Amino acid sequence: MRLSSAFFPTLKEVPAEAQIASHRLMLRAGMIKQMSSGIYAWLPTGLKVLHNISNIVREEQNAVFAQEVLMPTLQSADLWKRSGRYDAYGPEMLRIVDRHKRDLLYGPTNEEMITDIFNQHVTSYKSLPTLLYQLQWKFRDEIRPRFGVMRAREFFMKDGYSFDIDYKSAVVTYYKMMIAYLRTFQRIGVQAIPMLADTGPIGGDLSHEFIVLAPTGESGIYFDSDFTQQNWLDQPIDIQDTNALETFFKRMTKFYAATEEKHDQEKWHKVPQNKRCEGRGIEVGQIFYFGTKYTKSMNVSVIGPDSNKFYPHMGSYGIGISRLVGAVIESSHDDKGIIWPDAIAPFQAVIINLGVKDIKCNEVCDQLYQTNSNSYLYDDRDERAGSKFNDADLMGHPWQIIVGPRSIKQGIVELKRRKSGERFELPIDHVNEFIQAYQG
Ligand code: 5CA
Repeated sequence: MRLSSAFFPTLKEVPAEAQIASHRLMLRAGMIKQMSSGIYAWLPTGLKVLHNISNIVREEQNAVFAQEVLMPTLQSADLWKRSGRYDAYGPEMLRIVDRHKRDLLYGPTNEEMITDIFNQHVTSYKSLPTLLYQLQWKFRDEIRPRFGVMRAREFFMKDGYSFDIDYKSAVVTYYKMMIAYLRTFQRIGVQAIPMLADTGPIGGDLSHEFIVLAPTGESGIYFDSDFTQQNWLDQPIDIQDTNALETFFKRMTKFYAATEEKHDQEKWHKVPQNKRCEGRGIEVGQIFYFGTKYTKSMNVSVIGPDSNKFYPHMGSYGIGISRLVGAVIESSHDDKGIIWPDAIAPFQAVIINLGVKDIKCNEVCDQLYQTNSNSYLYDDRDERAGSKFNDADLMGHPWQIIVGPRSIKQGIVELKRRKSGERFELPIDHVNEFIQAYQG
């Protein structure tokens, strides 16, 4: 993409309404635009990041044999009346009446709908476990939407749902999902700690929230600092091996980690004092086991091996994809702007042309750009160097390829790594190779 002809509406001014860094930077970098309270349009770079995160989430869900579906955003109220949640959910649910006076709602979550789909198609225990997920917009009429995409009213979520034969098999699915989540967050480039959590309106008695540490986070948290010293994924884990999954889960949950709702003073005081970390964090995902809560209330059963009907055990598994965009920025920025982790950056590099009137500079930039036009952004604008550098730092591209008339005479371009600020001087032909091979 050439910057001169592209739509990247960066702002010079700091927007007054934004209280936290990620919100400020998303507005300044032109990633989002607020359309009404808690409702955002996603502009080109914002959408690219949303897609990059979505792709990683998909790959890791598919790797644990979850299958993708897509359910509608609008749901019939009748479904929710069957589970009893239509009245229980309260004013956060956006209720709509259609022209035939039928009650609808904009889905805040999809346990009822997926249970209904399951009911239409699955009749026997032989089809279990069933594990389905979707990436879809949700709406919760939050009383106080704030912090941009962090607490929005309309937001993008990965929601997954599982159906198992019994408790034992359902917790194995829960463990699998725990691994899928750890892998997902690691690939995205953010540290998210699973913490024992309250289940809220989803229900059930086993739940973990995945928390990104950040002083601006809305969740109060308590954890043993040793948790963060482990490299949990350094050994490959066979997700088909139930014993390995169980051992992993036990090893992990030995370390104290809980949100304030589940905080237990007695257990906390068993953690050595110098290892007790108290603080705040952003909840980027949550997983639940809630047994037969929905299958029972909606009377959804299947035939078991003994020919008797039983209610399958369920879990649900959410990742706040749009919230993650903010959470990544919250944990990866400096006073100049965003620092994108390579895996989700909207562009891998920006080519900064410092001599747009110099034939040789243009030639070199064109050559670099043409071989990477999908992953490189080309700043070909006739602007001051300072303003180009500022925009590059603000937008947070992992690499800046600086092409100036002087160095080009020696066949050299300069590379800057956004994260560390390191600079490298390289012959033009080595640039792409160097970026691809770089570790760090
Ligand atoms: N049905 C379950 C899991 S599929 C569920 O809805 N879980 S949840 O309520 O915990 O939401 C999943 C994730 O969505 C949360 O962990 C959070 O990251 C994100 N989320 C929830 N509310 C909002 C909101 N108002 N704005 C942005 N993200 C949100």
